[in-house]
Amino acid sequence: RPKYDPSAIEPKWQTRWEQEKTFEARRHPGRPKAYILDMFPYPSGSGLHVGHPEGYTATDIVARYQRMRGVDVLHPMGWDSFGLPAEQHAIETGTHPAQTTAKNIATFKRQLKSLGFSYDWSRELATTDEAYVQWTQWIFLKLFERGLAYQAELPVNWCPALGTVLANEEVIDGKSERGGHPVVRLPLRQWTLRITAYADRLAQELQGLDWPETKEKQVHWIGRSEGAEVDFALEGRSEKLRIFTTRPDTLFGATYMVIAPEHPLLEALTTPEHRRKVLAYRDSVVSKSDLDRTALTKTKTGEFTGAHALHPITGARLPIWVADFVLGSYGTGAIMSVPAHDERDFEFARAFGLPVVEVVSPDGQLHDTAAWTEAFTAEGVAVRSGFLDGQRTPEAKAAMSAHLEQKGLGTRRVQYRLRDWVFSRQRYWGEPIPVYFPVDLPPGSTDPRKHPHTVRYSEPIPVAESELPVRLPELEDFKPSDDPAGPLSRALDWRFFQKDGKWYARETNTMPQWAGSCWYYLRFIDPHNTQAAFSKEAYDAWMPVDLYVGGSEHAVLHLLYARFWHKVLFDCGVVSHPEPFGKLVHQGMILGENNEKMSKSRGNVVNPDDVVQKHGADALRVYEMFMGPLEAVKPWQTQGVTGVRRFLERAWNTLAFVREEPGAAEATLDEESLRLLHKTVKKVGEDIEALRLNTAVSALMILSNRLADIPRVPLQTAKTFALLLSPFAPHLAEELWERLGGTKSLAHEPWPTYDPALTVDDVVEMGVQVNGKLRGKVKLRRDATEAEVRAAIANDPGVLAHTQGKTEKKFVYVPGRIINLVVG
Ligand code: ANZ
Repeated sequence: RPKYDPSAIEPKWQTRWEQEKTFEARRHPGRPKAYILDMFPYPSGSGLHVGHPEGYTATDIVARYQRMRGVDVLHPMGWDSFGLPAEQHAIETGTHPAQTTAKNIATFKRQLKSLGFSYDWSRELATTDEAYVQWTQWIFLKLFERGLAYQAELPVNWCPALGTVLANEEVIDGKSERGGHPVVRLPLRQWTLRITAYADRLAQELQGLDWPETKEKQVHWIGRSEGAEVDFALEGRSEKLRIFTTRPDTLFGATYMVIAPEHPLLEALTTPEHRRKVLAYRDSVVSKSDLDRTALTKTKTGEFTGAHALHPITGARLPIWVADFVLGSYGTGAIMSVPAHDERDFEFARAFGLPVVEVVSPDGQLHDTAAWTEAFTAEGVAVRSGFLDGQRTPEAKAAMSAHLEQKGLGTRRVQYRLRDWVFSRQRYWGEPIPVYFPVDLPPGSTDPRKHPHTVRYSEPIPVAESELPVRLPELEDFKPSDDPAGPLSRALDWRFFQKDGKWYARETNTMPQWAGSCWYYLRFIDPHNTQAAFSKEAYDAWMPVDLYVGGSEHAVLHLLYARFWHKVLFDCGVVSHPEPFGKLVHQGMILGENNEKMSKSRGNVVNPDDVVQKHGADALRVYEMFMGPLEAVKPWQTQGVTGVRRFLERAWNTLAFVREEPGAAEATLDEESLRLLHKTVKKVGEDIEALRLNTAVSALMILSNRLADIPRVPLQTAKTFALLLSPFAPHLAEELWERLGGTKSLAHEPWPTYDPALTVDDVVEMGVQVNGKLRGKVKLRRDATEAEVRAAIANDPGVLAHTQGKTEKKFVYVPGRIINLVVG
C-alpha cells in the first residue's frame, strides 16, 4: 500500500484543477454568489512568507466550502506591482523595474499555486499592466473632472534619500516607513485628492458594515471636530491672524497666541530682535513628526516672536509665540492659547511664565489659578467672560459662535484630522498622472527640451480618455534627482510634445502605490474588458465584496483610500453600492518561534517553500489554521507542523484503502460514531461560516481518531470525511475521493448534510428531587439505566444532605425527565 506522499498528490491535483478550469468563476441564474477577496500582495523580491498563506488559506476554505454549497464563488488573485522596492533595485542594479516585477510575480505565482488555492487564475491582473493602468488613469480623470484632484503648494514630507514625497501615513517618527530614512518638510507642487470632501460620509457609512475595530480606527483617523475660526487683528499690520478653536466659549481666557513654525506669517511677524532665535527654532523642528510634536508628555519648547495680536472683543494685547506643538497642517496653523482650560497651553504657560486666567468654573465661583497644577478641561459655567457669564459650556459655545458670526469676527467650522491625500510621487515606477501643461517658450526658441523649466503648471489639461493609457517612457537612469520634478522630467522626448503647433509638457509626477489597490477588486469582476473598467452586468453579478481578508496594517490607509474612490465612483454612477467591502477580517500576525516578529535580521523567517517541500501544502494549510483563532497573533512552531502532518497521514492510512476492503459498502457505523459524524458535519460547516477554522480542524482530528479506531470504516463515511476535509487539505481530500470511487473533482460535490436529531447531545443534565424538592443536578446519558442513575447521584452533596440516615421509600426514574427519591 502506498504511503501518504504529498509531493506526488499535490502537483497532480494542481495540474488537474488548472486543466479542468475547476475554479473559473461563473454566474448561474438563481444561485447565490460570494465574492471572496484577499488583499493582493506586493510581489517583493523575497517571495511569499508564512504570513501570506494564513489569510489566503482562510478565504480559500470559505471559497471551497461555498462552492460545495452551490454558491457561485469569485475568488481572484493579482499583484500590487508598482512601488518603491523594484525601483530601488533598478537604481542599484540597472535592471528595469518591469523586469524585476515580472520575475517576482512569477515566483509568487508559483508559490501560491503550490499551496493549492482555488483562485480563478484567468482573472489574474497586475496593477502595472497597461490595460489596468489605463483604467486607473481613467478614474483619476473622473476625480479631476469633479474637482477632487487638484494641485497645491504644500508643506510635504520630502525624503531626500528616497527622492520622493511621502504621505503622512508613510512617515513614522520623522523617518520613512520604508527604509527608515530621515524625512523633512518642505513646500512643493503636489497633486492632492480631496478626500476631506468625503470625510463625513467615510465616517458615517462605516456604520452598517461587518468590520472589526478598524471602524473605530477610521473614525478616529478622520477625526471630526466642531468649532469656530476666529480672526485676530495684528498690532501694526493689516493682515489678520486666523485661528481654529473647538472652544470658542473660552475666548475671554486667551492670554497669548501660538503659531506653527510653518506658518506663512512667521517671518513677517517676527520683530528684528527676535529673528535669529525664531528662525533657529523653526529650523530645529523641521524633521520632527506631528506625533512627536503634539505628545502631551513632551517638554514644551517655543520662542516669542516679539509681535502681538489684539483680542477681538477686549482688544487686549496678546503676545504671539511660535511653538512646535501647533501643527502647520491642522486648522489654520495658529491658535489662541487658553492655558486655564487646555493641557498643552497650560504646560506652555507654566514653562514660559505666561498668565493663566480661569474662564470656565466647575461651580460658577471664581478661583485663583496660581496654585493649579493642571488645566480644568471639563465643561462648567462661564466666568470672567462678559456676556457669557453664567452660561454652561455648550450654551456658551453656541452663544459665542453666534456673536462672532454676527460681528464678522469668525465663522463656525468643522475640522477634520484627516488631510487631503497627497497623491503625487516623484518616482518612475508608478502610473503617470494623465495631465499635461502649456509651455511658454522663450522668445526665439522652438524647442522646449532646451528650456525644461518653462512649464505653466497652473493650467493642467486632462489627457483625453481616448489617449489613455499614458505609458511610462523608457529610462536608463531611474535615480531620483534633487529636482523634485522626479526622474520622468529627464525623459525629454516623452515629456514634451506638440499639438496643433503648440508645445506641451506632460506631468512628470506619478501616482502612489495606493492608487492601484484602490479599485483592483472592481477589475477582477471583468478583467479583460477593453471598453470599460468593468461592465454593469459584471458589477451586478458580483459586487459588493462579501468577505475581505487582509492585514490590520491597512486599517487606515488602503481601506480608507479604496472606500473613498468607491464613493467617488458611486457619485459618478459607475458603481451602485456606497461601500465596497461588506465583511472585513484581519488575520493575526504569525510570529517567529520565540514570539518575536519574523524578520530577515533575526534570521527567523520561515519560508513556505521549505514547509511544502518537507510536509506538503496541505500540512502547511491545516497547520496555519490550527495554530489558533484567525485574528490572533500566534508564534510559529515547527513541531506543530509535524503534528498536523501526522494527522493527515493517519487520515490517509485510515481512509485511502477503504474501498478495497471487503464489505466496506455495506458496513455501518455504531451509534456513537454515527453521532460523532453528524456532529462533526454540523460543527465544521458552522465553524467555517464563523471563520473558527482552528476548531473546525480539531473537530476533524477528533473524527479522524475515532475512525482510525473502528474496525471497518463504511465507504460512505470515508467519502463524507473526504468532503469535510477538502476545504482545508484539498489535495489529500481529492486523492481520497478518487480512491473512494469519485470520478471527477470533489470541488463541486454537495457539502455533506447532517441529521439534527443525531447532533443533539445524548448527555442530559437532570434535576434530582428528594421528596418532590430539587436537591441536586447530575449529567447522564439520555438513556442511562437505573443503576447508572443511582451511581451518579450517590455522591451528590445536595442529595446526600437530605437522604442520609433516612430510608428509601420509592425511587422514580423516567429517562431524560424525572429522578425523584421518596425518603422517610
Ligand atoms: C482654544 C482652546 C481652549 C482649545 C480650550 C482647546 C481647549 P481637536 O479637538 O483635535 O480638533 N488647535 C487648533 N489648531 C491646532 C494646531 N494646528 N495644532 C495644534 N493644536 C491646534 O483640537 C482643536 C483644538 O486644538 C483647538 O481648540 C486648539 O485649541 C487646538 F479650553 O482653542 B483650542
